[in-house]
Amino acid sequence: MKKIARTLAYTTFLAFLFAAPALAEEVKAGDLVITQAWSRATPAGAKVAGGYLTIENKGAAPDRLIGGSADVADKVQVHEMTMNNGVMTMRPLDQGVTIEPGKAVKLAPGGYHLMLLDLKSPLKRGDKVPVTLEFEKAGKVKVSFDVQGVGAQGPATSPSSGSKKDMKGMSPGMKM
Ligand SMILES: [Cu+2]
Repeated sequence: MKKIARTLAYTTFLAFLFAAPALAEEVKAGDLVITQAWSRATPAGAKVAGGYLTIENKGAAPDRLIGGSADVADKVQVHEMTMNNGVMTMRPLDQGVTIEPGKAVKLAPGGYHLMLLDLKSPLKRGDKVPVTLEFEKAGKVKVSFDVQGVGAQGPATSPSSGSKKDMKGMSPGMKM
């Protein structure tokens, strides 16, 4: 039993670690709370970049992320990435992404994301890229994307857990 208890404690600790707010600040817009806005550095010549963030709806009515704009790109679209017969494809969501009341929607690699199209300059690690999100109800909301390294799979964690930053994938050294 002891072992189970320890495993549980460890799991809780890990959950806390991953739920801990990133360095990116929290942005409130009406009933929406936007956290962990981040992007990835782009190779020279790249024309597109992804944008990821978490949107929580604390209100009583649904809202929708319908698009956005940024100085660094010609267009900002809401995209969805899906697997089709083993091939990753993505498509723009004309209707955007709905955030139901009391729920949070995470835009992350492999799923929903923002797509910055026709980049005017490459995104560099450490940059903070201002992007204006557009919601159906909350309207325009300014956030800034923390640019992570090229292979990053998630937002930066707090400085105290810096050693976890370069971790690949989701198998955080489960040593028991
Ligand atoms: Cu896309």
